Amino acid sequence: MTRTPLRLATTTVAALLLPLPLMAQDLRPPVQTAPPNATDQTPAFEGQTRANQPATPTAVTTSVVAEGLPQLWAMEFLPDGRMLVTAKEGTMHILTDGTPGPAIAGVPEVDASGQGGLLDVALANDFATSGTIFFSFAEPRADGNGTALARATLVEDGDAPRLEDVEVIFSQRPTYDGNKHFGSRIVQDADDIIWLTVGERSDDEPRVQAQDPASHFGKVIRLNADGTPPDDNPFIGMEGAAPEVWSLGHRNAQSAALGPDGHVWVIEHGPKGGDELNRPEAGRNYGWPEVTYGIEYSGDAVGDGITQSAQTQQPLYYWDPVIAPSGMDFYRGDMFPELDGAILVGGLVVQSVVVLTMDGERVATEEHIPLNARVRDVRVGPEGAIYAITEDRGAGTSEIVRITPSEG
Ligand SMILES: [Ca+2]
Repeated sequence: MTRTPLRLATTTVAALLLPLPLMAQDLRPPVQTAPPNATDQTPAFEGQTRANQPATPTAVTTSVVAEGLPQLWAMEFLPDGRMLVTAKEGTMHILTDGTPGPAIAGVPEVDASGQGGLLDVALANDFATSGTIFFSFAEPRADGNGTALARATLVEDGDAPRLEDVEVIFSQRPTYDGNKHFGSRIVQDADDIIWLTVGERSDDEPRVQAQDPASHFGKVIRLNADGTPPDDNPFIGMEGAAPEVWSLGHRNAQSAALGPDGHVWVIEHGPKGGDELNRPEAGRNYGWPEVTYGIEYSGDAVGDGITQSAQTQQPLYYWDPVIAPSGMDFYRGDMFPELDGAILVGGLVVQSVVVLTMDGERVATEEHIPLNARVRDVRVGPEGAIYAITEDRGAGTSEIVRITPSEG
């Protein structure tokens, strides 16, 4: 790490007090400089929030590769480099060089009110041979709605692309009549297990069910590829618990990705000042709404204002103020070698791709790549560029932005 004489002069005293290597002095101050929303809370360990920025900013060039799209929620790269995208209003499209094809036939009806709609999409591990995809959506029901996960085959045989053998393999219960907090990111791990995040439906009455293992609200759900619960799920065979539940006490996770460690990592929308990163473990309780950082959007304390408990897991990292996380990927590729293994997160309110470099389970640095628009999803492309879906909710449109290293 090169250090300039000027910087050396300003850090000489601190440098003398610390052992080599002097990496910490090379880091820049945290991105966030505003006071926290929860003014009386302290992190459980050093580095749990407001990590320093890396010594050298990641220099990037951005270009819009698709525009005038309907408001998108998710994207996946197909093996041939085209993109499969979901539009919140209920359509799915294949993008070729940034141009969307016709709506793919066979998508079920969705409830697109509020935060609902057609949500995430994921390719099965064997997509190249099977054409199998998984997608999630707000499922309209006679007495309300709920997050549902479907499996289907994407067929392209000369005609317009279509879904065949569409089957809903998981439906969140109970049904609730609301339009918020559907969660809904899908990950398939190397053992073909499907992971799905499900929100706690936000309102006071349903949200407490995040603590109830019998309810799907506020959970990380773990399923076989046919939707059945795996035999080694933590609540299998337990009375008063749903067998699909992996972990509980989550608020609304709209970010999940498979880490280089083979484990699923999740980032959730917290209360005001309480977005958090977790690596959910079997049967563990992640606190919401009993134990959490942050405050209610009304300004009141959340419950008793407790941030730590022996019964609940601490987030690996949290944000106060929030970033409003949606979409997540782990960087791998040649374009940004210094970001190998870093977490990329879409930030809706910070209008940036948030980059976390990691030291094991600890966040080493946090950096923001500003895009000046709400970021809904993030993906690493096959060539190592970073792609982001941005959204304009007022116009109901999205763009896709490609992020590459800037020259020089
Ligand atoms: Ca938590």
